[in-house]
Amino acid sequence: MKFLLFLSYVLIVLEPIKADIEYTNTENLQKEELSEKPVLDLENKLCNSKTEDLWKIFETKIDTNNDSVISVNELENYLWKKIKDLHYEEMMMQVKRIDPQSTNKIKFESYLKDIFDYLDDVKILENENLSDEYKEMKQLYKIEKEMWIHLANSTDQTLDYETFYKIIFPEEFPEIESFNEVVTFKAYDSDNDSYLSVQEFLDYSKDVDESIVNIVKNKFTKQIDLNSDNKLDLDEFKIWNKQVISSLGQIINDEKNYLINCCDEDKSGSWIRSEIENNCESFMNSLITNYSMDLKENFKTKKSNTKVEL
Ligand SMILES: [Ca+2]
Ligand SMILES: [Ca+2]
Ligand SMILES: [Ca+2]
Repeated sequence: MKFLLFLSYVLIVLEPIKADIEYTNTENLQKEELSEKPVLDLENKLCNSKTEDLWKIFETKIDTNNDSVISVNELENYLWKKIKDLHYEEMMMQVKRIDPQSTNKIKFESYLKDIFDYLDDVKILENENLSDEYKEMKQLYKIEKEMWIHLANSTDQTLDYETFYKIIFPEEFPEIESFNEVVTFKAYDSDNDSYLSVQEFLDYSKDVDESIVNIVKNKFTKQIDLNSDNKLDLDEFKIWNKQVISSLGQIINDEKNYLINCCDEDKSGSWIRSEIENNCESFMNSLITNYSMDLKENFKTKKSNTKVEL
């Protein structure tokens, strides 16, 4: 089911190259049970009672030429905007913690305190002779530091929100993403031989995907070690990262194809109101409605006004 696939995608947090794309409000999600049933119940309730709210989203936010037909272009434009808005919203939640006075100048120390909030003193990560229990934190720290130096204002080493966004979502900016890959590669190349060994690679990716390493034989599969020398150079590493971290273009393309397959009934390459309402549940499982969260928000507001039972 698409929603669950989406959730598993959200839950795979690739650090330090960040794929922490969380399209839904995580605070809300954590409070709710993530089993299928409540989700389906919610979809049914939203679809049975409020399909006009769904159409309203299309009518007011997506159908930019007001012809009551949603073209593929209008859909794609909206998805781009939607992702960026959600990313920005997510970033601002972090900014509220780091820069509570809204100065639009974020200090590296404040950012570090937020990332490593479980450490009493983040300065210890500067220490070269830390025990192994700090290894992972140090690698992450190294990457963040390099990224910060690369992007910060040269006079006071602060970042404005616009630049801070690039640290949080490097995959949206090819130059930043490439730089992020280089510093990540270096941080995990513990013996500085310009290759990632199986162990170094596992240090980096252990929470991600071990299936591309035959652990018993301590060997990479051909899928990742393209020239079969049992070590990864930077290019192999970058190719692998592009496979595991979907670009925004890919995400949008997947979403578009999903909505064409499920809901474009006459295969005209566009959607009219009846196609959208007939396939309401599919749209609830789509980024278009932020996986139904957008309608739920509307619903909650209405509930408080009109006492509708959800
Ligand atoms: Ca249109
Ligand atoms: Ca190495
Ligand atoms: Ca290789």
